Amino acid sequence: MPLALIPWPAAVRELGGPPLRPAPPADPGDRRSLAGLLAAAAHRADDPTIGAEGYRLRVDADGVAIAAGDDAGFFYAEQTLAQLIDADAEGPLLPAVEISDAPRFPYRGVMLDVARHFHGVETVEAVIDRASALKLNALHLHLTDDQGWRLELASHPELAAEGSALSSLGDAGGRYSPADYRRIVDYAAERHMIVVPEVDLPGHTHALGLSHPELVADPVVTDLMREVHDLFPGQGELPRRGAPYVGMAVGFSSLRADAPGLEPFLRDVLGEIAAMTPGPYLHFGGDEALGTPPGEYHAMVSLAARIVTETGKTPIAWHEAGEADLPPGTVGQYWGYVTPTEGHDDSARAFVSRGGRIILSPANAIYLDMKYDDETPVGLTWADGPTSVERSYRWDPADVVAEVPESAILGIEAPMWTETVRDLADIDLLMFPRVCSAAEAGWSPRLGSTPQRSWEAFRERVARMAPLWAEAGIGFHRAAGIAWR
Ligand code: TNX
Repeated sequence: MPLALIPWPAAVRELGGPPLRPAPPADPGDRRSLAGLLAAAAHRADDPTIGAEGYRLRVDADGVAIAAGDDAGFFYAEQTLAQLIDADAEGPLLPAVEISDAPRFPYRGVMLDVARHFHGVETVEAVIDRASALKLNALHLHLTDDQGWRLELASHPELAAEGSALSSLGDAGGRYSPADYRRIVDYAAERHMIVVPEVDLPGHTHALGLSHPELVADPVVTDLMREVHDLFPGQGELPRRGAPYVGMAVGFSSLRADAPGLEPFLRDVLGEIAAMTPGPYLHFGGDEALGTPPGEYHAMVSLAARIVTETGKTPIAWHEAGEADLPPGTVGQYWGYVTPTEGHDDSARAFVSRGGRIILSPANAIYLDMKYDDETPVGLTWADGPTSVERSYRWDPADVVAEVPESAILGIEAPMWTETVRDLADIDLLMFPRVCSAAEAGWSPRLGSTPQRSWEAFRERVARMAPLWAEAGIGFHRAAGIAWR
């Protein structure tokens, strides 16, 4: 039986010798702490020839040896150890194995939308635990949207004070103080994850307009929005200037390019968030500005990207912004389908032609907020219907946007939008097991390049993660297609 490792490593050699039999931990159900003890007791060697985040791990009857070039590599070796722990009647055991591992892509992200539904620091920390154990290294926080502004800023305290009272569906809102944000950033850093903050503009700015009506245009309400509004209960009223919005419509709000004070406002906000964030990226949104006249849209995303660059951060934008005049090196986040439609791939390629890279978040594969099937109690279905675990797995980052060399792919990201997602139980249900597909797309060798990088092998490996998840209190979904036992 193949080892139950996720994401599958770059190279695995089973040695076939007797296993390592560590002394059982105080709590026999706790593999995480046993892995911690094993890693702490391991023979460790710094090896600068091993690339960023990579490691070599050898386990045999005598013990554990780890070599890595950086701290992240040692951390990832420990995550692998936790997955190697098995047990038989005599107690815990680890198979004799040699693993040589390194990520395929440098950026491996998960996004949490804390604007539609606010999620407190503990929930964010739980997401960081889950993601980092799968060797994901970026937490993208979608901090602002029509339904809420979730970060308190010293330069503009009115944004969160007036824009954070509610969540989608009329649920309670919330916001992070600067100390909360620092706690998240530190917790992530301890687990080798960066935080990528997003201020979504020029669309998705209705909550911003609650305290700054002078900066926003009137909501543009379409017939499609009226239809969607009638389909789902609990959405409150249609968007109305000056009133909080708790529905699920997108694309109706916009900043005004001609608003006096827009540029200094953006400098304050983006500058302050950049200063609070140690990671190299700042995301300025750019998606679904359906009510923004194209000329104004281009002017505003160009302005935002320029300001972000001046803060010293690398700007990231959703792929729509690719058509605008952006600083070279701006990163594009592609959210079209695995097989592109409507020219979404052209927008993504535009980032690459000006020397930027792209992050792949194909919506019909790794949008974690899609339902698995019609029975899933939470989630949406707009991305080509529900997304089974199999569909989340069967795609390769190199095959999505044609004519983009692999070196221009910064990585992948699995977004969790939260219009319907209220708490950690909802997050767990949608995330597990599909986040494993994203983790393999970002870390493991190309789909089909080894027998283990196949759906048939993956569905077995996922099933064998279940005990580890249960121990960690992860409310995973026993999704169809997985070889659960
Ligand atoms: C699209 S794709 C959005 C979000 C929604 C999400 C729901 C993209 C960049 N934006 O505003 O929350 O669909 O699945």
